[in-house]
Amino acid sequence: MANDILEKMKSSLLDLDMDATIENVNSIIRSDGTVSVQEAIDAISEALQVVGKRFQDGDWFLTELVYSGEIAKAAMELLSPLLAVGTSQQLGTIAVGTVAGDLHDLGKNIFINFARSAGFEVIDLGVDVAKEKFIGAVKEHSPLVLGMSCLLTVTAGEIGKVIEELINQGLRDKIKVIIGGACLTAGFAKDVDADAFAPDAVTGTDIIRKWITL
Ligand code: B1M
Repeated sequence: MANDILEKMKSSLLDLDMDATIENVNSIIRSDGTVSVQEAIDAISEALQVVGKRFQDGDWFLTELVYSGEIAKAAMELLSPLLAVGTSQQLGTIAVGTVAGDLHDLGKNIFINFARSAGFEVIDLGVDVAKEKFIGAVKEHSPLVLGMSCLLTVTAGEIGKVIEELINQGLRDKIKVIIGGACLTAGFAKDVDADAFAPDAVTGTDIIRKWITL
């Protein structure tokens, strides 16, 4: 039963049918926990993997990439508020953005929603965030953690530049840095002197929670 609804939602997204996808997401929400919000978000991510493969293989073009992203965003907007019922804990402030040159924000937003539901106050710096804006946010808000999301190989170098600037400005030892996004790896995080790489939003939230509470 749970699998049926999830498969239906994935198929409607991959048919690029906005109305049917929204209807299927609403069925999931009405299922009262038969399908969890986490399972629904994972299913959307799986469908987007298929989108990425079709785009990479030349079967789909930019129009389909853009529209599938819009459908996924609309679906996430329905699901996200259901995550934000977590806790009354106040774990502290973190700042998160997608690096300069990169407009992908679905994964960043999922991470932000999980972090908020875990009890963090999150400053969302948005997408295409310049190095100066990351540094400015660190100076202004003194967050405990700086998070950078990156989906494009060509923009991954931005992460190292931000960390280098944190070092230059004497800020690096005052803050933990976590990075995530499909084009990154734990090895890359090590190379650029980030404190952690998160393969997904749940792991990312667990990592920052441990940093704060241990
Ligand atoms: Co783009 N795109 N895209 N795209 N797009 C990818 C990333 C790509 C892999 C597709 C492909 O070719 N197979 C490819 C990048 C290849 C590479 O460099 N390695 C690509 C490309 C090439 C492009 C363009 C250059 C296409 C073009 O114009 N020719 C262009 C770039 C525009 C730009 O940014 N300057 C482009 C544009 C777009 C859209 C705008 C149309 C749209 C994004 C819509 C949006 O985000 N609002 C889009 C989409 C939808 C994708 C795919 C299909 C899906 C991405 C996504 O949202 N996945 C993607 C294919 C793929 O990823 N396989 C693709 C779901 C999301 C939940 O996953 O973001 O990985 P992800 O987040 C995960 C984890 O990584 C982690 O948690 C999340 C959930 O658990 N995570 C974090 C992410 N950030 C984190 C931060 C953390 C912690 C965890 O802490 C800070």
